[in-house]
Amino acid sequence: MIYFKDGEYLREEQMNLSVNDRGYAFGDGVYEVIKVYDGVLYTANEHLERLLESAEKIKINLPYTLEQLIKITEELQQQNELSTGHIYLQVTRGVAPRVHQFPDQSVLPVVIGYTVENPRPIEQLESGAAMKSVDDMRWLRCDIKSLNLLGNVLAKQEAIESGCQEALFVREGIVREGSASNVFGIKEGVLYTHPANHFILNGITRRVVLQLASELSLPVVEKEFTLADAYAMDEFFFTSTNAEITPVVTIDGKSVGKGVPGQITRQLQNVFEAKIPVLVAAGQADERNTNGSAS
Ligand code: PSZ
Repeated sequence: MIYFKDGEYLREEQMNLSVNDRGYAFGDGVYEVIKVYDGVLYTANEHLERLLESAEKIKINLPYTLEQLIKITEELQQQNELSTGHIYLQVTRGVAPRVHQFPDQSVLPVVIGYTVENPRPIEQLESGAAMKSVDDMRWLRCDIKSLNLLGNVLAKQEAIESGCQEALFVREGIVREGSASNVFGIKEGVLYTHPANHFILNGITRRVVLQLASELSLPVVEKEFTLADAYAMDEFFFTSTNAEITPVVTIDGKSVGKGVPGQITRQLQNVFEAKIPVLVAAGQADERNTNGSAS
């Protein structure tokens, strides 16, 4: 594995990180996960623009431009010959003695990156997932892709321990997002999702889905809805870079709709895949039909 660190491409044994890195001490940093399909980067620009935005929101001066970040991402894919998986990029406020306030201007951010080979979650995309609602105890800047993931970690663990695959954050009775995903419901042909504000991360996959909905002339309502509303949806799904569009078949043990992936969800999955040229070329984009059962 070749790692990127502060302008260099390094082998495992050349990599070293400080115990005084503010990412380690405080989770004082931001990150991105960028998908690669058959060696081709997917929505990398959007992810890297969001990385720049996240850094700016926590007042880290990232020492790279968007163009340089794209170059680093491409270089990591090539050096590691990453086929299907993702590229992880992380930026911390740098290395300095452990005090809460920012170090002085001379301390530079630490930027690292590496690749992870992992297949698409075909089985889960096909059969769907179970969600468990959990109290959203995170801070109020969920729009920042921060390294501070304690709330997300605890929620995911709670979901897993209940035999579910993903947690559903509820704050003030309102369904916000998943522990590592955005969520959507479909009721009477209308697609509902939480508005992009400080309560959620504005997912890149979320944005793709909204674009696809518009292309399909599927009406979209970006508005808060309750957990009771979620239970009553005809269809439900969550989205993320790795989970793509994952149908949700149960929430808190209650079946969503007929308890199988919904038709409109299937349609969105199909058009999502159809827009990934390498999947189409490899014949992977047509593995499922639209009537809710495996082909
Ligand atoms: O590997 C994984 O399971 C991944 S890759 C990205 C995520 C999980 N999660 C991103 C995320 C998130 O952490 C929260 C709290 N909300 C929404 C999302 C979805 O963002 P995108 O679509 O940009 O990955």
